[in-house]
Amino acid sequence: MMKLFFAPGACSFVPHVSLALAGATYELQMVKLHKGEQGSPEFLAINPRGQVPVLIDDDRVIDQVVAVVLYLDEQFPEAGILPKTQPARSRALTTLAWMNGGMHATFAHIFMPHKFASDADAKAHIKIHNTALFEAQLHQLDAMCPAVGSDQWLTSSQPCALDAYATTLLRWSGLAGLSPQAFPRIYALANRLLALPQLAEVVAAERYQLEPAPRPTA
Ligand SMILES: N[C@@H](CCC(=O)N[C@@H](CS)C(=O)NCC(=O)O)C(=O)O
Repeated sequence: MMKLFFAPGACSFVPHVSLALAGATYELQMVKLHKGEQGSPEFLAINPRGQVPVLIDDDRVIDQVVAVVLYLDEQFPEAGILPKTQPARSRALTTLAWMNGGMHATFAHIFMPHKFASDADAKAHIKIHNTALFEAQLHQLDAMCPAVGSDQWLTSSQPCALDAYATTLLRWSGLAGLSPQAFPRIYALANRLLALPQLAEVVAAERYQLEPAPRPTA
């Protein structure tokens, strides 16, 4: 049985949703990032990069969102994890690569500035600069999504891995101090995705919430 190492709300949501869309039988192993479990000797023995997601299938150990999504798409060709035919497939892979190498990387600078600088002023600057960049990228992504009220998804009439990544990036906007509702098309798409009956177990396992809990006012 396939096993997915995931962290609630992290980018591992993308393969997690892909597995569920495929109707796959899989096992989950939670990695508590806030407790630093990704740096434990046990986890580093599985993924020396110290990050989720990791998918294990027999003797295959696959990390990196793009590699895991491509693997699942290959294993479950009927699931629509990525579009099958051109030019839709190339367009989807372009967007997936941009979400992962562009937007995701921008967010890493906001959420983990200590990975990019040690000086306090430099870290503060990195955070501010990348928050503005992330906001601009979210507007770009918003423009790529179907209009509010549409029943279409990012690549077709079927939800796919890209819709899960868009949802993840939107959730992170809240962690970056932006309002998820400022990106109405992604917001509508993400809410539709999270309401899909075939994703109910994923949403429950991740305790998925699109918006951060409101801060106490007093
Ligand atoms: N390029 C990697 C990025 C993975 C990544 O950023 N994972 C995050 C969660 S979204 C993580 O495990 N962070 C913990 C850390 O870096 O210490 C991929 O595509 O899988």
